[in-house]
Amino acid sequence: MEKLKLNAQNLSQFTDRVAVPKYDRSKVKAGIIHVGIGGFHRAHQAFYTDQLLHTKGNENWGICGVALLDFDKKIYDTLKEQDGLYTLVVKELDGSLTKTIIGSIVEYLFAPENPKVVIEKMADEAIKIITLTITEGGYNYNEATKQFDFKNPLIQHDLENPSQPKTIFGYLTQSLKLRKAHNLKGLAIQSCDNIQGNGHVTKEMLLSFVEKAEPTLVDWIKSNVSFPNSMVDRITPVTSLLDISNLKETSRIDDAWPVVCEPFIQWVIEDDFITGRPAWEKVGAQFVKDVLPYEKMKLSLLNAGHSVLGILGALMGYDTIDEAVNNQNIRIFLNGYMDTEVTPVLGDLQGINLSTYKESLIQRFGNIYIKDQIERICFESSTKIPIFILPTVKKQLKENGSIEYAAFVIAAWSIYSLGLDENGKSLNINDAMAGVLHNKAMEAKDKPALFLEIETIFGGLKESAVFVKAFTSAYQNILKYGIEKSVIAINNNAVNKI
Ligand code: CS2
Repeated sequence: MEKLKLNAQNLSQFTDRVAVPKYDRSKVKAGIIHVGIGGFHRAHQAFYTDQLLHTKGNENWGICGVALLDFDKKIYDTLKEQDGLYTLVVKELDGSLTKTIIGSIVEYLFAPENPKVVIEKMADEAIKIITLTITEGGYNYNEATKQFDFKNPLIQHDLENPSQPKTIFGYLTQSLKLRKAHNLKGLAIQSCDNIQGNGHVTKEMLLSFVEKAEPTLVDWIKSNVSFPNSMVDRITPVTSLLDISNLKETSRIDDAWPVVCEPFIQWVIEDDFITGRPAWEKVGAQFVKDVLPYEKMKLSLLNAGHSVLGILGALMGYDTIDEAVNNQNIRIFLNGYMDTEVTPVLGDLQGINLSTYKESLIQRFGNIYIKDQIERICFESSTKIPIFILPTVKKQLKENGSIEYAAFVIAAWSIYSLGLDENGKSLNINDAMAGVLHNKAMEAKDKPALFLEIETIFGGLKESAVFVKAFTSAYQNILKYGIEKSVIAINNNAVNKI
């Protein structure tokens, strides 16, 4: 088999190597703009959409991928070079690989190069939906105060230079203004990020910005734009060099940036698309009236579970999530956290068997083939912990429930923020707040509770004597006995609720 570069011209030659798009890509037009064409989007929404394009009548639901940040230049260049094509490699639980070339991204734009083109494309009548994966931090709000952060210099830039925006808020505002000026219909803006009420948050944050930037647009947005909430799920590790070379070796596909992921996939969406939507339900997505319970379940079990494994695992010197969860003591700890602290706050989740869901999470985390990087999980923890873990803590404190496990994880995070694992190896901390975290972690060495003074993360948590006590004792134990012994102690004490 000859090794070939992945692009439209060579596509037909891959047919007997892997699954390829069987629809005519030249007939597919973009009806969706997706902002943030990283691995997750390409393993999830672009995959669902590719499956749907195999059914006739969906030609107008192709995706135009927008790379918003300078940092995204590499993925933009790759997609451009490969005519939007890439290989999705699903790493099955038995170690086998299912490979599919995905064709749903039919256009791609690099915003920093030409903001005007992106604004005009977003205002194009053919575009009915703008979907977003801009990370939790991209929404520019503070989970503790729920307020839009006008102090962000990029937001200031967008207010001062409306036609040359840098943030999603500037782009959306300018394009919606254009739609209104051209008397066009509105559209749906759908967040696909891990935030509780992601549609509501998107709407509130956008309106906060628009009230300052273009006050006369506020009412138009309220009546012409919808913001469906959605819960998205598929574990998508960072593609490694080995993944790239394996694909070359085994299938002779020269793909500069394939995407690797787990077999599990889920998408639960609120059916609120003001100018129509693809029938994603035909390819497995679920449309429901109220997505919030699903989001809450996923964020507080899967994503929080990841953070628990990531922080404890990093301190123990592990590199991947499967290593952490396959340590029996950590697994027992995680199960204890999920059962004792998260399950009580979830309330009634109609139609969902929570025990099965939790069991499936342990299995997914334990998939030894996906090698999900602890570094990926700990990336930007300061935007994740407030969304994934702290809402559970607040609810438990209100109900006088247990907070021991969560307090332990936050204490471990404080020690992690010092920058060394237990073996003295330095940790690569990628976090916009790394400096603040490190300084507070240093202060906390003498008085652990000082770590909880980072208000933008913890809000008023430091006022809770119960939490401070559990946090302080966990902190001291970890320093004295090491992480694993302290985990065992918590596991053994599990029955003693606060
Ligand atoms: C992870 C998520 O970034 C994280 O902390 O928990 O990326 C997770 O893998 C996805 O949400 C899975 O759907």
